[in-house]
Amino acid sequence: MTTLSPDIQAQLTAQSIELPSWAFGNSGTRFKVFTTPGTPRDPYEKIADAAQVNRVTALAPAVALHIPWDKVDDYAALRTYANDLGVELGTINSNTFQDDDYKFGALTHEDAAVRRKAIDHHLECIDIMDATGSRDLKIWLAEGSNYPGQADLRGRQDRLHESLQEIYARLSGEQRLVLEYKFFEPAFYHTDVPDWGTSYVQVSALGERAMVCLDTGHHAPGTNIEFIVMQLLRLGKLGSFDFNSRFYADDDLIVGAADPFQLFRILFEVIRGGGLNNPDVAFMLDQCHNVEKKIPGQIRSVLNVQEMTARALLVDAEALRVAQLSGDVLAANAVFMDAFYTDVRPALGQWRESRGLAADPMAAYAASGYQEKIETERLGGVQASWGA
Ligand code: PSV
Ligand code: MN
Repeated sequence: MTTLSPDIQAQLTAQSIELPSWAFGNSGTRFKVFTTPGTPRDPYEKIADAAQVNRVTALAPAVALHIPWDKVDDYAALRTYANDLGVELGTINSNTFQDDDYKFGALTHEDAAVRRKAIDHHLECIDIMDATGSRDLKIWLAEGSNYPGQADLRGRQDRLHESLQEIYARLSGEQRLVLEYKFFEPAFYHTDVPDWGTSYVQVSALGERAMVCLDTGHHAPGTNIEFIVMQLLRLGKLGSFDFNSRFYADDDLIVGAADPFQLFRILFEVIRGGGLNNPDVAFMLDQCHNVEKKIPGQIRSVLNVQEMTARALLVDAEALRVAQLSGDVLAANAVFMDAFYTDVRPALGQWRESRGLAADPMAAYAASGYQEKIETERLGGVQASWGA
């Protein structure tokens, strides 16, 4: 069996992955949103479910909130509730994609009144961050156009900059803004923040506490995502990851499900670039569980990240460097692939037990009775999320 060195164990112990509150709510496609028994009906229940993921994995000590889906009257009370369950409130996600006023844009809109409304929404999100103790404001914009000629591409970039400047100016202390990019959808011709370059340009114009958010599902097929990871780390601008996976377009599937090797390559560059367990680089999931149970879906996801991190930590960096320097292409590739093909699951199971956790967190959750309990108890009510 592969052994995990004390150094690797220390890295794995320090690892933390933030969970998205919306992963626990109902979600689906534009064709159908299926309801799932036991789905949370308010933010408190989402946090309770997230705490279960952390309980069996010790990997997920924070929950990201989405405004307005997770609006409550008293954020301090929500924070206390989360803390009592052993989790923190994490990134606050804004939402400018579910309001009729934003049909033609929000922060980029031609109409100053609509921009005002969108900026004010973000200022409200920062007020919430003050109450929840959250560090990061994550902005993903659904803005763009469907037809060539429909929109003034240049003017929209300029307005985006102005809007972001006002939002950025409201941040205080350690608070940060992370700007996510996505190459298409819901707009089909152009998107205002389609790629890492645009996000980088926009956040660089703001200041040090504005960073890029890299959502692994937001790239065209075949994109070398690990190269982008390397470059952003090199530039000191990789603020956070939204982990998920996709076979075709953005479908927010379980991270590592579609292409475990890609996840391995990404994590290798994270480690190489000093991004692992670096507070500047937040690891987050951005996923939905449309047909599978949500809590086990999240457990599987954080375990996938942990497994691939362990494999990437096993790369013999010295041997790799020697092979690279001597121009031995196949030897270098072999060092890389040896680590990728190493089954770390038995070693991880043993290591978990040594920390007082169950060797198999999926089985531990299944045996806990929590799923049956929420399916019986949570009847009636509505939940606010993608499926609302
Ligand atoms: C929409 O594509 C999206 O999945 C973005 O990636 C955001 O991070 C997320 O929704 C939450 O707003
Ligand atoms: Mn995302």
